[in-house]
Amino acid sequence: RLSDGERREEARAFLNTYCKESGATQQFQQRRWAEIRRELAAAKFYRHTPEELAFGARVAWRNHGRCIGRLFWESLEVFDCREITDPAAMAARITDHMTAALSDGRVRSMISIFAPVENERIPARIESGQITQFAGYLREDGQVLGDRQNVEATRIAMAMGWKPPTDPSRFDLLPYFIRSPEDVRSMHALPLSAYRLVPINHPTISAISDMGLAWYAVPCVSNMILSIGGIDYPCAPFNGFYMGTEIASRNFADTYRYDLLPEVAQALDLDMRRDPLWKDVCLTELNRAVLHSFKESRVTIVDHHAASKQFMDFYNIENAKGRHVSGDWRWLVPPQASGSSDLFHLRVRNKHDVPNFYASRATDG
Ligand code: NRG
Repeated sequence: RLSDGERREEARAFLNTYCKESGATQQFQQRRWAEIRRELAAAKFYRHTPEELAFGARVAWRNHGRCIGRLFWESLEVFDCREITDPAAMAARITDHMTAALSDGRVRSMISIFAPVENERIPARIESGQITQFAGYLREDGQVLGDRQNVEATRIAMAMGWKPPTDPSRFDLLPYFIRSPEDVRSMHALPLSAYRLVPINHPTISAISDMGLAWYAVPCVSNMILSIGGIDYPCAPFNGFYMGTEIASRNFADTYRYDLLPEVAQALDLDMRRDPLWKDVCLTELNRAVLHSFKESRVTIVDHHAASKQFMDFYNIENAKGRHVSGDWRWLVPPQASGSSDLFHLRVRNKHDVPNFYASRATDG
């Protein structure tokens, strides 16, 4: 991805930021730069110290233009897993990560960082977009039971021997996939103790509770590349907690996902022909149900109004520190009540500052 010169430049800029923000002495910085330069010249690679790695991961979060939750970037818990390279051992670490992140409902933001790319050799990495995803079963009539986004992953899992439950549902957890450096794919299932499903109930409308919806507690994004100081970490699964709209307004509502709005309209007995705002009503009630259910199950979640306010706090703090805040407007603005959020009225630009997280392929949501 980077030329030798570019990598050197990124390494130098990163060390600069690291030293500036951690208050290191000039002497320290000079010594460390000499070390990095020597390593780069010899191997086109250098090894981050654990402190650099943790700082780099937090700044990658702070820089990521698509995340509305960046106010909490400093709280990211970083696990240095660079020595864990065998897929089975990686899966064991991921189970521990998911268990600790769930933390019995008080979700903790965490990242596990596995081996970096070295000498263009790509280490084992996770192919699945998230550690927990729901199956999508394509039926003969072309209908899908479950998450349409995961029809292909479901087909692969079944071809590799994964057995769906005897009574398949819309919310069956899929195994995730790891691809080895030799391009061998392995399949891994999370144990029950490492994740939680939240049943979705509406506080007052029983017809919505009766739909039998559910979602998992912890979103753990597992296919993005973490880039720090010219070094790429292609396996660095991270989690935070959910914002309600991610589930209610997108996963449940998008036509290429669960496409539930017509079903909700029926449950609410809305006239889809006469009421031009029927979707708005469904979306609002779905959001109410998701927020209510996570609270009821004591699992961390944030609503989009609170998240927008938190983002504005982040924005102001960063500006006061003289730092530019990058943003991808289309991703930052919540898909619900967008104009009523201060964020909507911001002019943001995405400068893709490094460190950052990059999509390894097209990802949505
Ligand atoms: N929209 C996706 C999740 C993407 C990441 N969202 C977070 N990340 N909240 C979905 O599953 O709905 N995080 O690290 O907390």
